[in-house]
Amino acid sequence: MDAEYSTFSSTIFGHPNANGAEAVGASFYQTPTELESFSSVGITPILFDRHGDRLSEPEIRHKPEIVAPDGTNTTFFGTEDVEGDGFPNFFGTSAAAPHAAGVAALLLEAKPDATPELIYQVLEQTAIDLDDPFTPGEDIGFDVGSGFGLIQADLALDALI
Ligand SMILES: [Ca+2]
Ligand SMILES: [Ca+2]
Ligand SMILES: [Ca+2]
Repeated sequence: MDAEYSTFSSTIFGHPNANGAEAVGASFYQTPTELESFSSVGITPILFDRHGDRLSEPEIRHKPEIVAPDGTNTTFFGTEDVEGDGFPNFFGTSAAAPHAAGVAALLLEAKPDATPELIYQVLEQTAIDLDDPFTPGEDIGFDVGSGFGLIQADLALDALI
């Protein structure tokens, strides 16, 4: 008997699915315009309010919002060394999110009074649109696999300042 199986369900829940959070998908840094097969999928519906009362209709949030690179070197973490340079490479949205956070930190350094909403907005509006490989055809614009696409630090900076 299978212990688990694919339900083709969304996989973004908890903090990344919160309003006010920016959920980050992953693409390998060597092929950054191709979404990782294991990147988290969005639009997990919100069924209850903060008091535990059922909403009159499910709330659907546009998640993930952006994609950032994964598979980069670390000094100690990861199981494979894809470049053979002696440093293990770390994969997953856990690896991608810190890259997006680093870009956000640089944007905040350039414009210290920018709100989180403004930082998210420029990252989303300047992202390179990607395809969700699990849907037929090219997904133009936002999609639940890659959100608004791969973030572009330089373009986001230009848009911010
Ligand atoms: Ca390496
Ligand atoms: Ca597609
Ligand atoms: Ca898209």
